[in-house]
Amino acid sequence: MRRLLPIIAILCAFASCSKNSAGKLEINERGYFETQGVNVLVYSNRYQGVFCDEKTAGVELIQRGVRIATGGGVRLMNTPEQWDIYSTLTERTIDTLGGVICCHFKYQDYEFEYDLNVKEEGTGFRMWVELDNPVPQNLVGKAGLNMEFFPATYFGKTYLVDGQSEIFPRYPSSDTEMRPNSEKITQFYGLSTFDDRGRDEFIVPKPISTGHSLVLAPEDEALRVAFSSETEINLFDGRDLSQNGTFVVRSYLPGGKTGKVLEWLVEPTPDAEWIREPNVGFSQIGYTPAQKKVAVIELDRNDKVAAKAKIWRVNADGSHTLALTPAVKEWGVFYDRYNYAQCDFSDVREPGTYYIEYKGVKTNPFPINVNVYDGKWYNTMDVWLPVQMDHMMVNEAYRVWHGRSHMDDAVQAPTNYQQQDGYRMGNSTNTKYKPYEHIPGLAVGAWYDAGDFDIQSGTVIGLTNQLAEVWDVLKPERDQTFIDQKTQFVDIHRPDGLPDIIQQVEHGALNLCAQIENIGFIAGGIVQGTMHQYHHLGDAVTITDGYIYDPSLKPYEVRGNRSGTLDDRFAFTNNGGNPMGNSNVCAALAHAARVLAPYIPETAERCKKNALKLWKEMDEFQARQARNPQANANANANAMRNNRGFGGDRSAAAIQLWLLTGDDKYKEMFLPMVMRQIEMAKTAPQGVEDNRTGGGSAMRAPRVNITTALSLLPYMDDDFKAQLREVIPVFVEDAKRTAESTPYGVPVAGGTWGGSERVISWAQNNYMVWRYFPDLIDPELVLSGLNFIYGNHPYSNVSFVTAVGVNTKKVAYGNNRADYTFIPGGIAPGLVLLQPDLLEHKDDYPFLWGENECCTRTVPSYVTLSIGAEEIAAAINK
Ligand SMILES: [Ca+2]
Ligand SMILES: [Ca+2]
Repeated sequence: MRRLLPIIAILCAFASCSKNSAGKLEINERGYFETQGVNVLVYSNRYQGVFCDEKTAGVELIQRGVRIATGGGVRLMNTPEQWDIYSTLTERTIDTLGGVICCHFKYQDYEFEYDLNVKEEGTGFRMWVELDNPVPQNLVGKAGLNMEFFPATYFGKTYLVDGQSEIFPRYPSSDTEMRPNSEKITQFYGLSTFDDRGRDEFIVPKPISTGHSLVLAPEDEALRVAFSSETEINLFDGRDLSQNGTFVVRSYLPGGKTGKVLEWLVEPTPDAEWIREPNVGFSQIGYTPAQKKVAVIELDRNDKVAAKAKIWRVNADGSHTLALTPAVKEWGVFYDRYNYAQCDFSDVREPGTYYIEYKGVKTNPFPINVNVYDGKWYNTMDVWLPVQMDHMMVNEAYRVWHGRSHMDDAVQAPTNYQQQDGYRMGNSTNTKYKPYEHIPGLAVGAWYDAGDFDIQSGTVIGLTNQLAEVWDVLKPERDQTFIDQKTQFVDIHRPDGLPDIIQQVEHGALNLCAQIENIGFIAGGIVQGTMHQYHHLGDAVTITDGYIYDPSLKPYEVRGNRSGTLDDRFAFTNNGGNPMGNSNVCAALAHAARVLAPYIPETAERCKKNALKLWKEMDEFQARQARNPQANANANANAMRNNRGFGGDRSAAAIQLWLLTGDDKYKEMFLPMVMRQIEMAKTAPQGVEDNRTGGGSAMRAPRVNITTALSLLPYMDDDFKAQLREVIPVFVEDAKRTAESTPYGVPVAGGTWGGSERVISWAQNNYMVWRYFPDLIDPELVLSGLNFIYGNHPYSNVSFVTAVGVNTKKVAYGNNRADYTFIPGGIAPGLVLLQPDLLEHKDDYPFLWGENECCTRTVPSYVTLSIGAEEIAAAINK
């Protein structure tokens, strides 16, 4: 038991990290069990508490460098869903010399406490549960020891149960039974993922196999894991309940017993000889002849760095010619787990098809050509973004991506209400609408964001503004999408005479205008009110019935265009108290008004009118504030307490209103702020970016922020340009230091959300500097960012932009993830840091949003960077 175990982890010396040859598991200095080819993590990763069970916590198995199992621990469901409760870890003791990790847990609501222990035994480990008090009566038959395996990893494999051979099901078709809701373990926040259609019941999956010995994939040593126990072991298929379910190995804890109540012997498959195959990172779109070409090779720390690699050219007749034998230079260890080396083959300039060979590993082919960067944003703007368009039917050739969704938008969210995605309402609606009353006019514009179907207004504001910025900077006139707002119909690969980016700006602006005109301000979100809608997969047209909610009708009763089913989305209007929160909305609408004016003048005029209205409200608010500071401080604090305001000072709005109207009163307001930013950049504290701690780290040195100044540059005088030019070297030094701090030459960050977005915005900023000051920055600082996104990165070398490159991602967390596929042109978040040292990007399990959820907000930066790379390639190949 916990109290009897001496806490000696902090007293004993850590074992050496050198690998033992016998394949015996030992606890390493990073606090997990390790032997060659196998790692066992015991709560190195914990449940974060925000999105509940993210399938990245508990006892986890990494075999041959790939995480194959997660969620090991005592759970109350046969097949835990994302919102099913888990216990709280209150203590973890790592006894390195004793070879045991002991964890103490508590299920607070059930007064149930237990110890979970993992102890090495030979090449495997024992995992057991100890109790001071018996399992509470209401949890007997529910509490059990679980370990979850990623399904697609085991597709096409067999398992043995008590010696009998079975096939892992590719698709779930096992049995379930219905139980009364009174027996259900309540999910987090009291939510229910199940739409029981009023029957007050829930589904319980039954096991697909039961025995005392279970061997997963006996035929494949990379996947073979054996379980044995005196207690019965069950295998469940969690996909009966939710598409992101797993294969769950599970034994029930017995009732009425204390002490060691359940034990498994778990035998993974180590291999003393195994060394991970080198991961040769390179750009899957290939290279333009004049650019730097550096492949980064990720190596097992037990691997010896080879002196040379080979670059082969593939000829028209199928023969291969050795083009170069470049040196391989060791870079060193990064994130502890792997060693890195760089192979510079920039001297290969002759156009053609090539591949890299390193120590017998041959990569897939890639082109070298002047045009490799051309049009790499087309999938994103032609397909991915149109598919995210809400309130539209989206067609592509013979396929309909989705119907006209959410035509019943929206009802006023009720007061004093909390929703699963963090939205909440206080005790006032802040509008003229009563709780659940229909708000007219909202079934227009906006985008899904992105794996789910809600309108996050902050995203709509940002995307509208940033797409308008792409237009300002680059004017991409590409027209390959038919967008008709009158009939709310989109047709992909069909020009209609209007630039697509302009039409997307309008799509955002239409929703913002509708909200201002009908609500009076922008709601924090227009989102699903119930959990079983929120986790919807498939066509968004079926999340709601499309009929406006009418409380005088019974549930599921329809009359005309109204129904008694409360499935309309909720408009969360808690943020209505503070006009200053509308500054960014004002900026987005003024920006949209300017770029739309030559193309869609009616919408432009609406945008301008609404932007000026918001500006006036801010003026009036500030005047009131000047008269009565205390009352307004209270109002401000109230607005701040409520989530999802769109704050920011007024300068962004002032800039856009100045550009829209030419009135210098706006310039007088924003110019001091921008000049201050430039002054601050001159004296910005210097320091190497700490890439080890991931996004949002307080340890990171302040960056040089000249984004606003750069975007203003084309409209300003020579004096402004001269002042900005002065700080460019400071910016460039900072970018170079960041590049040199990682083997990939970009800011690689490991957090719980992948770092692609950060790399893209870093490279995009470098591009903006190159655009206006090409003599002051090396354009490789732009291209290296794209090379990383396109495959020159850790874990694997797939392109993170779906369908762009030779070897690209097979799955993403889009709304078609149930089909293990993707929407073309999405930009995946990429690499997540599994504590303590695994940068992971799974491409056979789409449901890890931190790795696979392509978001709308990355689109403008990526498009800018992609078009920027076209320009750079043209310039350097001259
Ligand atoms: Ca078009
Ligand atoms: Ca409805």
